[in-house]
Amino acid sequence: MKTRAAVVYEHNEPVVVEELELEEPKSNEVLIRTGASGVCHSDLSVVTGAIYYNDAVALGHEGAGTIERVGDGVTDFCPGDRVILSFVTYCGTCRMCLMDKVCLCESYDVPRGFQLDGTYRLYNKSGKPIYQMARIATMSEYMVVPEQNLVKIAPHYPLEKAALVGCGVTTGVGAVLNTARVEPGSTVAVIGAGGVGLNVIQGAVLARAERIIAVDIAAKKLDLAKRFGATDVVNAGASDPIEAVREVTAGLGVDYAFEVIGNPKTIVQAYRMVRAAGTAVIVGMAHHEAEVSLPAQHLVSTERQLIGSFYGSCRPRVDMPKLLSLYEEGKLKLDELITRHYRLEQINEAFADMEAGENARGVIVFD
Ligand code: CXF
Ligand code: ZN
Repeated sequence: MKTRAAVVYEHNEPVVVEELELEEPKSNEVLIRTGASGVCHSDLSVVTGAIYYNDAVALGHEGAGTIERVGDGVTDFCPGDRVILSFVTYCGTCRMCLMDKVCLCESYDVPRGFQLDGTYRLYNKSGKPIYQMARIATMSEYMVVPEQNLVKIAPHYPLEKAALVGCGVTTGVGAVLNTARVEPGSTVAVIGAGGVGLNVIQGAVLARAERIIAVDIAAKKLDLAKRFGATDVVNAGASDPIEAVREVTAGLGVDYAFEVIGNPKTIVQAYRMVRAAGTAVIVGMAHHEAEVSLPAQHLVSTERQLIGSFYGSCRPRVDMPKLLSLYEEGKLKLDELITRHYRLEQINEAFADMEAGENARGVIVFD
């Protein structure tokens, strides 16, 4: 069958929206009609090559849709089911899945985007095979994906809201609740108040943190941060963020600092903002070749902790339905995250808006 999709052929060139041939689902795969796809900074990182795929790739890893057809052996899903796409596959048998670290499943396959059997489902008009970002490629009208990437949701949730749970919400809230396990009364700094950073702020509210200090260089984002629950804001363009955060905590430093940009400079800032024995949590995806330099003796003598958080340490089928329940109870903001809707053809405009700091989240909607 045919599907229109957003494809990266060359780094730093406009993304090509074109019709591709999509193969039918094979064993344990599912065909999905996409309802919505969020536009995440990691999609842009694939365009720039900061997240590196070694060949042409169809974009998108934050989406939700409706099952159209299922392949042989699929027993847990039926046509008509609504699902969120997880950008990690739950193979269920590797060592990380058996350790309950599902988000670190050993089948994770960047910088490639094959299906689990090592073959492609997407081909362009010249017959060239096209990878699927994170094995899913949500910026496509239809997708064929492993059933192990699916999270079934109740049918009443709007797909454009559910889509956001596929990456940004789970990554941000999960970093606080699952990875760091922030305790009530904690002081928290969040560097970067974009689509994921706002969800770190929401996570800190849910964890009942006492102070939540948002740090950004864009006044617009700091205003949004306040709406999402930041108690204090620091414009890092106007003052030294380390000093400013220390000031809020009477010189001590925060219990937790979350870096949600993926920049070595701000990663070091996060480290320097935490108190002795505090924890810096790195959430932002840096360039795949970037390295960070830290004061090695200081790390030991102050017992600071530096930890990474990938996909909010989530177990997609456990955490994503819970996040939607919190939304339903009014305890998690999803509506307010969506700044603008786009058609698939507007993907390059969506990236330009993201780079200009215009959006909390842009969302591509399909018919
Ligand atoms: C990314 C990381 C690389 C693959 C897709 C998802 N993480 C979040 O945005
Ligand atoms: Zn993402």
